[in-house]
This record gives sequence, C-alpha cells and structure tokens, in this order.
Amino acid sequence: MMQLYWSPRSRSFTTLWLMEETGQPYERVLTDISAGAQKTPNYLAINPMGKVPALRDGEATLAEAAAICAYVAERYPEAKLAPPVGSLLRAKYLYWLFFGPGCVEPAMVQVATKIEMNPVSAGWGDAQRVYDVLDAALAKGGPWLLGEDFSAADIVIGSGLNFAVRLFKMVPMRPSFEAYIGRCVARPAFQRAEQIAAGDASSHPS
Ligand SMILES: N[C@@H](CCC(=O)N[C@@H](CS)C(=O)NCC(=O)O)C(=O)O
Repeated sequence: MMQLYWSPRSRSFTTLWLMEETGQPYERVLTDISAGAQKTPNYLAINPMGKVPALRDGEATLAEAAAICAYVAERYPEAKLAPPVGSLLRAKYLYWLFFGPGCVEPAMVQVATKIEMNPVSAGWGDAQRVYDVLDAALAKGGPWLLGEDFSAADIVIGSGLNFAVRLFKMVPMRPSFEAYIGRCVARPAFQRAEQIAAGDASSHPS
C-alpha cells in the first residue's frame, strides 16, 4: 500500500485529494511540519528537501506534489486521472501539469512577497499573465482543463487556485476561477480530503 507523508494546513492537501480520487487504499503518515517532523533523518531520507508531501510506494519514494500526481495517475490507470500515452490530450495534460509548479506556484509566491522581477527573465512572466492565461482557459467552461475529462492536472491547478484565491484570497476572484473552484470543491474526493484534513488537524493542533 502507498504511504502518503503529509501535514495539515499545507500544500500536501493536493496529494490527499489525489489519493482520494484514486479510490485505492493508502496510508497517511502524519508528518507535522509545525513540530519539525519534516527535518528528522528518517524523513530527510525520503525527501532531502525536508518538505511535505512525499510518497512511498514499496521501494520507490518521491516528493513534489505535481510529480506525485503524475506518478500516482500512471500507477492507477483505472482511476483515469491521466490520458493514456499516445492520446492527443496528453499534450494538454502535460502542459497544465507543469504549468502548476512552473507558473502558478511562483506567481502565487510573487503575489505574496510582492517581489518585482523582470518578466522576460522570470519563467512565469508575471503573476498577471499567469492568471490571465488560466482565466482564458477556464472561461471556456471545460468543465475541466482537458474538456470533459477530469485529470490529475485539475488536482494540481485546482488545488493551487483553491489555496491562492478561495482560502487565502491572495489573488482576486474571477468568474471563471469561481466556477472552476466550485466544480473542484464539489467533487466527493475533494470533500473527503477536506474532512480528513480537518480531522487530522484538530487532533494535532499547531
Ligand atoms: N515544491 C514543493 C513544495 C512543498 C512545500 O513547500 N511544503 C511546505 C508546506 S506547504 C513545507 O513542507 N514546509 C516545511 C518546511 O519547509 O520546513 C511541492 O510542490 O510539493
């Protein structure tokens, strides 16, 4: 059984939602970052970055939320979280999967820190451009990034938007964001993940 190392109130919610979408059994290993559990030698052997989330699958370990999404989607093809290799949708899928950590994440950090950067040098350009590109894609109504097919890319992007727009209000709400986040939040797996996260958080207050 896979083991998900995670902490409440963190980016690891993305992978909790992911695991709930698979419908497969998995073990949650609470790695409370407020107590420093991510800096123990045992955990650093799994993720030398000392950050959550991380995943163990037998002898294999990996970290980085989007990489975990890609890995799990391929391990459980029956969950249909990734278009099969060879499918035309694969191009869009990979684009959005990488757009999360490559553009949405640094844009969010830029908004939070107000750091000015030359948009030609910054790989994500600037936050305004990132959110405009997302807005244009989501305004088509999808309902998902690949159209009718929900995928792990929606977990990466939906989680990032939910965090930056709905929960922390770092980025102004737009109609397309509101509709998309609403569709994500309405998914039973998302709701189960929220309940699990709230349960674990209340038993381990930071
Ligand atoms: N690039 C990583 C970021 C993970 C990350 O920043 N996790 C934070 C929690 S949101 C963390 O573990 N912080 C604890 C620390 O740095 O000590 C990913 O996408 O998985």
